[in-house]
Amino acid sequence: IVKFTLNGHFAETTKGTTILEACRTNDVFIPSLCYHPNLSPNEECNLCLVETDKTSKLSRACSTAVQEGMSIVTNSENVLNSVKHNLAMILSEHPKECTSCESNNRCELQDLVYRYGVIDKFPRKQREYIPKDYSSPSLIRDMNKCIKCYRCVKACSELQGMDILTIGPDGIPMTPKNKELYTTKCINCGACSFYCPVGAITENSQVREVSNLLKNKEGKSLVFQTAPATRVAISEEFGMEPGDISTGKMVAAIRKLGADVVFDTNFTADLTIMEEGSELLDRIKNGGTLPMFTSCCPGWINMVEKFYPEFIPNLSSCRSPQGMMSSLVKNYWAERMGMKPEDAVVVSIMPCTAKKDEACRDQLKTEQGLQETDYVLTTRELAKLIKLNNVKFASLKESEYNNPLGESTGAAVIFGNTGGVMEAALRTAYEIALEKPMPTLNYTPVRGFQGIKEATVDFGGIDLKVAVVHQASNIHDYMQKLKNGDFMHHFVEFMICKGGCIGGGGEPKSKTGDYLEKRMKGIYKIDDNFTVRKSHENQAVKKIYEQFFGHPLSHKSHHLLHTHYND
Ligand code: HC1
Ligand code: SF4
Repeated sequence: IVKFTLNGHFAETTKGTTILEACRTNDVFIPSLCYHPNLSPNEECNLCLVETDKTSKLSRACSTAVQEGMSIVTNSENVLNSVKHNLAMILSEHPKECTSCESNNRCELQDLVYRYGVIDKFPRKQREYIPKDYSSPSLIRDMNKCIKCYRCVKACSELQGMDILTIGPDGIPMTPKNKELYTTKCINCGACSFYCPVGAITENSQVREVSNLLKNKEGKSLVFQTAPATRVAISEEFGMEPGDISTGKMVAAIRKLGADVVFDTNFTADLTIMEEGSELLDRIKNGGTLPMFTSCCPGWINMVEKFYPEFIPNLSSCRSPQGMMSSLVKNYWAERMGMKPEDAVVVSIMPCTAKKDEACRDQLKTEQGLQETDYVLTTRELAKLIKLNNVKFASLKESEYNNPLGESTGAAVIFGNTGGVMEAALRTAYEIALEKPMPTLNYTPVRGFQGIKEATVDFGGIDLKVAVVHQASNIHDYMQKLKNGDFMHHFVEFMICKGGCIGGGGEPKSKTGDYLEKRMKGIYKIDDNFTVRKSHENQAVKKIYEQFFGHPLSHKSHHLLHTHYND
């Protein structure tokens, strides 16, 4: 324990704590643009300045540890003037495009300038213009807006182990050989956009297109689908806590926006379990390629195709639940409604930027070459659309999904957490193979934040060995070890974001340190509250097999629910 004074008040902290962390736990505001609790300190922005009695100069709070007896002052004239001066310097290099910027209203620079009443007083410092990079369907890079905080570089290297972004000779983050992002080995995970405090890297937004379509439908039916992880995060955009369950309000908001139908991606998560579970049992029985890898995370698919193409045969051939839903809407539901496939426009609400990229895959187009998922909005974009339309989210009366593609189980919602696809698959595969339910539905060995989780399930005669890996850097580690022969699993779940989809690059940029834990709890709470918690007990799924597909892995399901990959 270290004792110190903070703006004249006594306080305590543990040894080694930085001044910045100590201030934040004591509710004393410290400005910063380059610091983020999930990344190593950068010492770039020079805003977290404080006075201490240990030196006559101002200290950076992010990289100075609290010392015993230290006196820290954060609000002196000297500190405030220095912060204002440094903010004005950053502003002098920053394009003044706030009103049209994707990050307007969620920009950390804008917030600080407002909070400190900074006047844009310095002459504009002209930087050489950098062409904007629109190459990726997932992300837009406008490095003219970069404030050189390097959070994107750290997110890409430290968190994701991808090293696509490095610091260029002019101090601006660059791609390898300055190539357009989409032509690099970038997997479109969006971690860089999630950590960018300004509008230099943002999701490639389709808010305008969807907004226009909602206003003028031109005879089309607008069919929305919502991913598992969106329902425990969107609340944060409307002043509620991470993990607060907003399923009904989200559906109601989408209806208020003018959607004709709201289906649940969770329905096709249940369908995925039926197809993927059957595929696994088939591979085990008939000597197919093992370990089998899950295929619902599009960043992971990009990673296999770009880094580990020799493992493409290991990927399950199942489309992701997003892909399955869009295929069903265009090829099954539209026909039943007497509509042409092109008149059922699918808008997918996802926590993920890579889902925008997935939607463009050639393999996921109709026979006429139409994209089956027409638009993908991230959770952040949906929140923006709701705000733009003045819908009062918090006071909305809850609404239900449309059926039949809106019915789901507890097994489907846990897809949003790391380990969830595995847990859901085990609940079903165990019962199908052994004709009795798993002893416990809450299969804890695959839950939690450990980077690589392993478990062995007694599958009556065979020990089924499974693993769950999340966060791209851990995936690289796993794949290296798999290549070295250190691992021997039957089935492995991969998600490129920490925590799984709840940590997706398109989720709200929460300010609390424990937002992932809270979202994870929210997801498990939804599962606990369901009476039906196994995918094979979803009545609407049973019906679609009886009336349309016949059985899992049937000819029809291969055609509409499975895919192949780019090698
Ligand atoms: Fe996911 Fe999935 S769980 S990939 O993490 O399999 O994005 O939420 O929608 O498709 O269902 C994301 C989440 C999502 C798919 C499902
Ligand atoms: Fe790196 Fe992911 Fe950003 Fe691509 S999307 S540059 S892999 S952080």
